[in-house]
This record gives sequence, structure tokens and C-alpha cells, in this order.
Amino acid sequence: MTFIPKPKLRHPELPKNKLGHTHRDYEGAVSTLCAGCGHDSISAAIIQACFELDLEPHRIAKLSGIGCSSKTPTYFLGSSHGFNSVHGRMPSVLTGANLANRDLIYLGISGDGDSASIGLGQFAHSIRRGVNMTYIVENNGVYGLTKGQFSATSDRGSKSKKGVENFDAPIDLVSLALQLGASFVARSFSGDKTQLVPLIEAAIRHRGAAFIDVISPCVAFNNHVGSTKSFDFVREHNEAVNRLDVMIDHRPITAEYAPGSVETVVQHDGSTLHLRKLAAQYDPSDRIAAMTYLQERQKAGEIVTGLLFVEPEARDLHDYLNTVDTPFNRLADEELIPGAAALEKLNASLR
Ligand SMILES: Cc1ncc(C[n+]2csc(CCOP(=O)(O)OP(=O)(O)O)c2C)c(N)n1
Ligand code: SF4
Ligand SMILES: [Mg+2]
Repeated sequence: MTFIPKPKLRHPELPKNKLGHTHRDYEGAVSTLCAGCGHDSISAAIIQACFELDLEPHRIAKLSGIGCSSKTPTYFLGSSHGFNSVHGRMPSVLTGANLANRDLIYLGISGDGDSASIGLGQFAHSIRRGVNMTYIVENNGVYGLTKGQFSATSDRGSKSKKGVENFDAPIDLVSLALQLGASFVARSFSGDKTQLVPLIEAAIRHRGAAFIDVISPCVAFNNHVGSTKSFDFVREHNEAVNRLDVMIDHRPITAEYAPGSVETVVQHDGSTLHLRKLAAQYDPSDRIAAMTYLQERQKAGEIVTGLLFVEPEARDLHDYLNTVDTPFNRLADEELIPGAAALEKLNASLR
């Protein structure tokens, strides 16, 4: 894989966050993706979100599979932990890492091929188990890295660059995540940073399985007329249900809200989500209503974006397993291997 380090030179007056870090401290190597690829905008949004949340880079672990999307962790958070796994296998590697060390912030970066095709089973099980993570699919509706084959999220009737029609029914990962029990579900567009950055921030602050499907046009193989994942198509058919602001440590509210149109949600860690409703009837706390709304708007040819569902007091995999607060990787041998007497006691309790 090509690796171009960024020059170390930086402007002395770059803005700093509470930790004294600048944007540059959250960047990675120079991107080698095609100029204009939506994935690069998502990397920029992740960098901004981590900068604004004042996160220590060494507390973040970024994991991915294989694909142009899965290459992107090289281009952000260069000082964080990283693991580029096998195609479609990021979720199980992330689950294992999370079980071993619950203290890190986990970012799972994947593609539509990686998560909806070969990795569909892995996606499903990590979501249904409530792994505490921010799972981002950079969804361009094609296998970009292998030169533009349809993926499982390509819409029926959409056309490839060479004019071939896709006859298979699409998999909508957002509907699937809702059905599988994800406690935070959102969709956004790589070209809408104002919407995407707060969604990533809220997902990172959320405890539980947070899933964000980001439509991310592939300028090389899926940005033509007839594609339903092109910049033009998404701009024309985007239906945002709400706009989000994330308040941490009583930061001032930055957006202006019309009275009566704001929904406030307090998450587990005390962060507050202010949702400015654009679709008046939209309720992000009702899973069934969210699923119905998605299907209705999809039938009308719209791509619904925004925070679609949140369960602020969700439980995560560690809660379900009742694990100890200390991360397993910090336990001593005598705690992990308590010996024959403890095993005998356990066996006796099960007889
Ligand atoms: C086990 C395995 N099967 C197939 C491949 C070939 N392959 C590499 S990337 C890819 C698809 C990537 O598509 P997606 O996840 O949508 O990422 P994108 O490049 O579009 O961002 C495929 C099929 C592989 N690397 N490993
Ligand atoms: S092939 Fe498509 S997905 Fe891959 S870098 Fe180029 S524009 Fe992005
Ligand atoms: Mg893809």
C-alpha cells in the first residue's frame, strides 16, 4: 500500500483544542484515493469530530476491512491504534479488541462491499451484540477498489458506468441495523459535513452499537447518470429528518432553534443531543416508526438522512456479559486463571 507521510511543518497559530492538540494531531498520511472521492470527506469529518471532542488519539482504536473505504484509517488519526483486517472481518476483530480492552474508543470503518456483501454476517452479529463502537460504512454502492462491480447496496435498476443494469434487490444497512437492535442509527452524506460531524461526535459519545451509513460517491466508478449513489442523485433526493448539535461540558448551543421544533436527548455519559426537527412527525426514539418512515420515503424515491434512532440509555456487550470494570488486558494472571479450586467451585455451582 502506498504511504505518503505528511510534512511535519505546521503553522504556529493553528487553533488548539482543550488538550492543546491541533487538527494536524488527528490527521494521518496523505490520501492516495482518487481526487474527489467521498471517502476523503468522511476522513476529514472524523478528524474534525475527534478534534472537537478533545479525544486523546492514543485512546482511539480504528479498525477496518479491505476496500478503498477500509484504506482510509491510514489517512486519519495517525497516532491512534489501527488494525487493517481481512475483507468483511473487521467486526469480529473489533469485538475481540473491545472485549480485551473496554477502555478504548472503537471506530469501525467499512465499505458497502465489506459490510453488506462478504461481511454481512459479521456486521449483523456485532450490531446485535451491542458492541460499544462507532461503525461507519462508507457506502458508494460499488466495489471501488476492484473497479466498480455492483455491491449489495446498489439499487435495483441502477446502472453501472458501462450501462449494465442491476437486477438484484438492495440491502439497506440502516433498516437492517434498526432491525438488529442497534441503539444509535444514522445516515448521512459525505458532501454534508455540517450534518456528518455532529453525527460522528454523538455516535462516539454513545454507549452501545452506533451505526452510521454515509453515502459516499465513488467518482471513478459510480458518479454517472443512472447511479443512485452519485453526488447529483443524493443532493436531489436527500430528505433530512433533523439537524443535530452535540453539547458536551455545557458548551454553548451553536444552532438556532425555532421554538417547539427541538428534541433534547441526554446520553449515558451526560452529553446532550439537540435535534432540530425538519420532518415534524419524525420521532428518533421510536424504532418501529423509524423503520416505517424509512420504507415510506424509500418508496417515494427519497434518501432519508439524519439521526434516525437513538436509545440514549442503551446497554453494551460488557453490560450484558457483566464483565469487571477493569479491562481484561490489565488483569493479572492470578485473576484471569484463578486455579483448580476456583474451577471446582464453579463446576459445583453448575451441577
Ligand atoms: C476474501 C476477499 N475476497 C475478495 C477480495 C477482493 N476485494 C477487495 S476490496 C473488495 C470490495 C471492496 O468494496 P467496498 O467494501 O464497497 O469498498 P470500496 O472500495 O467501494 O470503498 C473486494 C471484493 C478480497 N480482498 N478478499
Ligand atoms: S475507486 Fe472510487 S472509492 Fe476508490 S478511491 Fe477512487 S473514487 Fe474512491
Ligand atoms: Mg463500496
